[in-house]
Amino acid sequence: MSVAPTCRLCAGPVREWMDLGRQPASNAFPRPDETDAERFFRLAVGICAECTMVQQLEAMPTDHMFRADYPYRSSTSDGLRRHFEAVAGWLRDTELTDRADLVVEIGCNDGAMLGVLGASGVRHLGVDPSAGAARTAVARGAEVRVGFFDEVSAAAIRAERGPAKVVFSANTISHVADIGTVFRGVDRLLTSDGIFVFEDRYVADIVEYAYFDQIYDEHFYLFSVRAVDAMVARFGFELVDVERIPIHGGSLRFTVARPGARPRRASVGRMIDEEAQTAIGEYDTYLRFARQIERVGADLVALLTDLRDAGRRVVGYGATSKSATVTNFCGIGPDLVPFICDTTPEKQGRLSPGMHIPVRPHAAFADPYPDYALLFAWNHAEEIMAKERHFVAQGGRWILYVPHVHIV
Ligand code: DWN
Ligand code: SAH
Ligand code: ZN
Repeated sequence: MSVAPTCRLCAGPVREWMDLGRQPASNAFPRPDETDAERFFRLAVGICAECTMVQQLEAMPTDHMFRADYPYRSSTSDGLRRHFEAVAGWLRDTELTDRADLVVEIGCNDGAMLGVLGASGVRHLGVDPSAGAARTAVARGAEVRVGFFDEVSAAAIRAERGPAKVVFSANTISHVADIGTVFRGVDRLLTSDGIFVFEDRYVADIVEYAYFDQIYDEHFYLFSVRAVDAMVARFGFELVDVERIPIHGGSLRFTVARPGARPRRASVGRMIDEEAQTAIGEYDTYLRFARQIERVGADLVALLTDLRDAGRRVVGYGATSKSATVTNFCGIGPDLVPFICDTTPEKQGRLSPGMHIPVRPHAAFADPYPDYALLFAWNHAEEIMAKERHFVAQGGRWILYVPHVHIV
């Protein structure tokens, strides 16, 4: 008899709703001579019957995902750069009463947020194991401790620099399976009136718009308001605010404080009620989602196969982490998509994880233009389509696969 997997947060039973198969680390782009060393794991997702947290059933080892050469850079998109500039301005103008207040960012990457805060003279520290990204952050004027944020590094930071008024994190907390160590670290670090603000994708948007490619190794948890509310309470904090933000197709900004330190805004209860009405904490919702994912995958392969058989050229646009799920789940290799163009130098000249589609510089896109571009970076669609107007003007078409396969 097999034992049911248990929730990483509350130890309740986790019911699996989908197995997306054998998947590689979504940001490990091998060189052509390195493909033998690729590691795979079973990408399966479930929902906890007790606290409703959506989570993976098996985890890719952390040190394999987040290495010194982790290639993702937040600043590759103008939209994200502007977003993080705005976050820095908001923290500086509304949350920091004194320049001497310390801000700590977990997963600061290339300093898109922290570089801006640092330039305003705010006392700060970023923590990120991606040494390459951290170098760029330092060049932007941010101070970075290269390594993982956990209760041990948090205690060391507290001893060296004193408490933090704000701990900020974007698209990182959901990546840490052992999330308890993050919260115990925040507990050691935060002042009595401090706030822990984190942004991450919203599972309700993922389900509503069928953003199935937001499921990959790094996204160990997919957050709902109800599950995060229970999670932070378990670690001795209170969720005091939640706000929708239009990042990565639909995200939430959670504000967490020590219990009673700040009034709890009405948005928290309102969103938990909304989630109850749309059954976002229920297993059946995800079973329906799983069936939709199967359908989208089959439709995409059918379209790409038809286009190839008709002699049309299709190129991938944006070697996103998300594209690892799409290509590996659907079995899309270089026969259907001969290359993916991407502006990130760290990804160019390498192969896509698992399916080994070559990644080429952006210049390859127009040399010559393909008939169709498969938009893996759909979350930056507006920015990219504006930039590539000439592609469409000369007859090119975009293929999108969310919320269903369509050509624009
Ligand atoms: O949560 C995460 C987010 C913040 O970033 C991480 N787990 C990993 C990563 O996810 P992603 O790779 O899906 O992120 P993006 O922002 O969708 O990646 C966009 C990719 O497309 C980058 O490789 C850059 C590239 N790109 C491009 O080639 N031309 C992007 C733009 C805007 C462009 O014009
Ligand atoms: N905050 C940026 C980057 C997100 S990608 C943005 O929103 O665009 C996730 C980042 O988290 C990577 O840079 C990765 O190296 C970092 N990371 C992963 N686990 C971490 C941990 N335990 N502590 C600190 N950073 C971590
Ligand atoms: Zn649980």
